[in-house]
Amino acid sequence: PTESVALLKGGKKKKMISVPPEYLNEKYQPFASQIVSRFGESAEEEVVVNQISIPPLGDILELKRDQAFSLFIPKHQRLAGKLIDIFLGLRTKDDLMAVAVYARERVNPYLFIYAFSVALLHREDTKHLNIPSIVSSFPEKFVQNQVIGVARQEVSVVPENLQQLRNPVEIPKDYTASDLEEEHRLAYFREDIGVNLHHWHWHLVYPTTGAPEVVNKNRRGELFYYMHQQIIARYNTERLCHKLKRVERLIDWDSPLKEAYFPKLDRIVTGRSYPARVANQRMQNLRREIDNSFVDVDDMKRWRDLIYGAINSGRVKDRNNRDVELDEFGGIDILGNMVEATDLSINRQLYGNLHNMGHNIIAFIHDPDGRNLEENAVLGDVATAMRDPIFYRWHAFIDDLFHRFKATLPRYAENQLNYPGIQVQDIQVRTQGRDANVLSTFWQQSDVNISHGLDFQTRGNVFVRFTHLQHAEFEYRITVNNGSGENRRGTCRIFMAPKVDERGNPWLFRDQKNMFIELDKFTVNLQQGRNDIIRSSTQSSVTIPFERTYRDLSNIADEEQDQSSFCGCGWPHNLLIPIGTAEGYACQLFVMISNYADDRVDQSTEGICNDADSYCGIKDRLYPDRRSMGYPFDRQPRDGVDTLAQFLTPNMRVRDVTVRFENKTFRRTQ
Ligand code: CUO
Repeated sequence: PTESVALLKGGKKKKMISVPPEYLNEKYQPFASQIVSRFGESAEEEVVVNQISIPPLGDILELKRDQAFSLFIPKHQRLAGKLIDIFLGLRTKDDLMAVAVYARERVNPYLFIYAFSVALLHREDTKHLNIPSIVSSFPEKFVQNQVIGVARQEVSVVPENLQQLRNPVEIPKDYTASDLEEEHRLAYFREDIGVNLHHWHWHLVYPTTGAPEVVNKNRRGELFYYMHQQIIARYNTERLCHKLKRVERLIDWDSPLKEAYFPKLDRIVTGRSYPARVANQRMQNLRREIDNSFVDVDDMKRWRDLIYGAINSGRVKDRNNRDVELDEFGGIDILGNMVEATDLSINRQLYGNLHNMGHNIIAFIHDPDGRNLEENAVLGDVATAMRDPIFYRWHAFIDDLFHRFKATLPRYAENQLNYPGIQVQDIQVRTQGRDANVLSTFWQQSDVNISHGLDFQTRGNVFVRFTHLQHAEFEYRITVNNGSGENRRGTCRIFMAPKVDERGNPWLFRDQKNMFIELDKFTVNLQQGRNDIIRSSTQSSVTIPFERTYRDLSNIADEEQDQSSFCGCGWPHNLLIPIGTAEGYACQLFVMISNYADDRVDQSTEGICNDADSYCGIKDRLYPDRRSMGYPFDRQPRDGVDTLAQFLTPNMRVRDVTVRFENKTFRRTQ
């Protein structure tokens, strides 16, 4: 029972939760009083859960506690939507706690934590609460199975009053494969805990199914496109650093998939391992009665072709068979929701469920009809999907659909790119102790507390130590001349891309534009004449700091938690910069100052977490940039432009930078 409290509050104090006996799982009810007193022994505070009449959970209970939950399976999405609705519909926070405690004892734990987290993020009276990081509640989704075993041992052997003597359990750097597997070169990216946390959070903030206030968010379909497009651009850049070519779209659905993946993760709740995928498996029709999941590969092909048709014609058919135009600004949003597919799909009957079912077919490739009673592989779970190389092949296919659509849109004319009178005169990147325009990357070891997830919350902390990519913090120094004759505002957009392609050839703009990764975006006030803009890499609008990605609430006082309201969606800061190479990897840093009059969105964002809005938007607000996401790289270039140099207008500038990787490991100093 203590965990329910931890889930709601975290905090330093040990709390006992007093629960009406009938809320406990039926099998524990006869011993209710002993259970409560056991946890009561060391409690410093008591939280009383009200006895109210609990709304029926109905078919939510059809997903058994020991089954794997997947946000890509329509039935599971529907059940999650129902539970979210129940949580959102409760009148008070106390009622919410009562139903949550009751449900937690009965509902599938993964389903519960997902639905409860979504509800906490969306209820007026709980929005300010911090939710503990899922890596501390479900470490098994992020941390190798052996490590969890050793952590348990550490906790059992070293008593709580000596917990400072517990050794952090080290996760070896290369545990999922050896260098014989080419794709393993990218494991540090795919298996980065922060990357997977970001992806989990993104899908938590943008659910596909449920009440309109949960699903129907400003430009969510477009953000689905943009956030995942950026993942592919980032992954491709990392690949090029390792002399691998860009990821190939998964377009041949009949031939064997050459990628294998062996996750080495266990599902504690189901008591099974996440299934592996050997090389050369074939996509097959899904016929899983247990999840009510039925889809043929041919269905997928039909949906794909209808979507291609819609892109080519520039219009889609809505549910009433009426034509709806995919226009210049709203079209991508319609397409995003349709392809993903969410409740907002303009016509799910016709365009189907392409992206989610792709995840499912591949996640069940080892047992497509369920005859072996196997569960989904990592690709079927948003908290683990990014670990598998096939994720990037599937999403490269999805991404290509969006690029095809974007290629049909009017190209930006010079006057849609330029900001008359504004000239970017110089860009410098400065890292302390390094040459100008050199970015520096290395390995870093950090610790994260996983104690909540091992069911020994009452027995103190235990840390795992993992190694991840990191970069030296740096500054952008940008010189801008404002010759417009008056003070101006602009949006400074910073992107970076590899300078040359896999063969070492200079890019054509039409290819390089898809490689640009966003590094930062912010508003600038420009005085007349010269302006020197200095911006720290830590301020990036793309990332959240390490402390937030891995927030551990167990050592934070309750009052502080309530004040420092923050959310966990945001690219992990340690992966802002791609790995580079030992000899120095050549990239191009791109800076543009666009006209704020065309970017601005009038709204107040005070007091809300809004520092990672590029990929995550702002909670309950409009996306804070009026331009199409990805601007100015989201369209084909105007006539006569073949290269980045030709694309530039005076308010843009490019600087060659080098990313140098130092193969050393540093320990994070807290
Ligand atoms: Cu985020 Cu396919 O949508 O994983």
